Parts: sequence; structure tokens; C-alpha cells
Amino acid sequence: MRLLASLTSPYARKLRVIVHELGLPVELVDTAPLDDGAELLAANPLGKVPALLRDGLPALVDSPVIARYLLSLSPGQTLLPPDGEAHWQALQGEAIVDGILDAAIIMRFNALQGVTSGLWIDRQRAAIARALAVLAERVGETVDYPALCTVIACEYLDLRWPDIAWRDHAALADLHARLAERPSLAATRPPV
Ligand SMILES: N[C@@H](CCC(=O)N[C@@H](CS)C(=O)NCC(=O)O)C(=O)O
Repeated sequence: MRLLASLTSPYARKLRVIVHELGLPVELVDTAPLDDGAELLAANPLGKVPALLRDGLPALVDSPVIARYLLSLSPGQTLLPPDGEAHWQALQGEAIVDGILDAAIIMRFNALQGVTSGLWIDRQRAAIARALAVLAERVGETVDYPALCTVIACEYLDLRWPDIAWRDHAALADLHARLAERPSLAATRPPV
């Protein structure tokens, strides 16, 4: 399998962490989405990374979908509870993380066009602030997929929006201190 992804994409990093944790045979193909390369557009009409190319099967796109697929390849995995309310709560954790990433990326593309304030930017910042508070409440002892996603979101904020003070939430700061040097996170950290 080949994963089309940029090294800075936090959505792709969620998948690269799964690949590392589970030892899956997935090759990373460094792909800048804004280049609109033919291989990416053939895999994903939306022109976004990540996209997973599978031998003899259609490509998969959208990180939650790809994550489910990768986890399904390792039936004994313990990153995501297989069923029950714990399963839905784990997916909810991922969705809240993805919402933070979506808001941070909206802000980034606006900033690249010179738009750094206004109602829409305020909404993104407010959503991130509320979502960080919720993630802080959800931190537990278990090292699972939502916990890893949470660390990825916090580090993406450090990369793009270092003024967003997620460390003010002691639970997030503690989680990060506990997990930051985990091999799957250390191996997938974006280059600076
Ligand atoms: N919902 C998608 C979001 C993917 C996404 O927005 N990727 C960004 C890079 S981090 C991208 O490719 N942006 C290019 C574009 O929007 O054209 C997922 O979870 O995979």
C-alpha cells in the first residue's frame, strides 16, 4: 500500500502513527496537495491528502475512513475499541480532533491570503478553544487512537498557531509530556 501524504499534514500523521504502531506495510509517498499531481487527483477528486493506494482495490480517501481501514487490517489491535460505547466515544474523540485541524487549516489558508481577522476567523478560534477544553476533559490513562490524535492536534497548533495556548489545559500538557516521545509520534513529527 502507498499513502499519498505531505510530511506536515496532521490528518496524514494520524494514519502514519497507526501504520507505525501496528507495523503495517505502507509506503509514504511525499505528496504536496497544492501541486495537483496526477496521481493524487486520480486517487482523490478533492485533491487532498491523505489518500491510500491499495493493490488491486480502489483508493481510499479521508483520514477517518483510511484509519478505519488500516485498523481493520490488524484485528488484535488495541488502539480503537472494536464496538460498544467505547468505540463511539473513541470516534467522537477523533472527530473533535479533526474539527480542530479543520479550523486551524481554514485559518492558515486565510492567513496565506492575508486574512487574519474577522467573523469567520473568530469562529474558528472559538471552536478550537471549546474543542481543546472538551479534549482536556476526555484525557484518560489509556494510550489509544484518540489520545494519539489529541497529541497530533496539539503539535499541529504548535506548528501553525503557537499563540493558541493548549498547554493551559493541564490534562493536555500532561498527556503531551507522557506521549511525545512515543516512537510512533517521534517518527512522524513534521520537519521544522
Ligand atoms: N477531511 C480530510 C481533510 C484532508 C485535508 O484537508 N488535507 C489538507 C492537507 S493537511 C489538504 O490536502 N488540503 C489541500 C486542499 O484543501 O486543497 C481528511 O481527514 O483526510
